[in-house]
Amino acid sequence: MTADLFDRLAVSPSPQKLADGAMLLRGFARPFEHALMAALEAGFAGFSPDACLVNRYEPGARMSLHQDRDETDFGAPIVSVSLGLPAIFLWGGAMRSDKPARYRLEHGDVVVWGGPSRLIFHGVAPLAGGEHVLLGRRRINLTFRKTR
Ligand code: MD6
Ligand code: FE
Repeated sequence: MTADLFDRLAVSPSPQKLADGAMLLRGFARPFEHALMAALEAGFAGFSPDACLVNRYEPGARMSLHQDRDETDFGAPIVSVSLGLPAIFLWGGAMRSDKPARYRLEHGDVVVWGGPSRLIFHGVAPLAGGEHVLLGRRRINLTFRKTR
């Protein structure tokens, strides 16, 4: 139990491979949570406006399976940072009809996908309720991508 608690606080030492070119780095952003929240409040000043998408989820909100293909350069990976309430991330395949695997993303988790995984279908299952100590009743997802 103590080890469990500790595991959830610490940055996971080894990334989890979702597919070729796709990694889940549990807790990777935890050391930066306060800086990220301050940047969020400041509107990520200094970023090109479309380099970081901020998505806000309230309980019940979801994102259906999609590909991130608004970017001009698919050579750069997508970096996705989860803050606040946990969510179930749906990790599908090359086709929308591919049955997605489910991964629980918690506050501070980072998912990176590029290369052969860059155009994989992914989404978010309806958010469960709850209360996060820092963010309250919501989840914030930061999606960093290269647009030019
Ligand atoms: C997530 N977000 O919230 C997954 N894609 O964990 C996305 O897949 C996403 O938030 C494109 C643009 C914004 C997003
Ligand atoms: Fe996406």
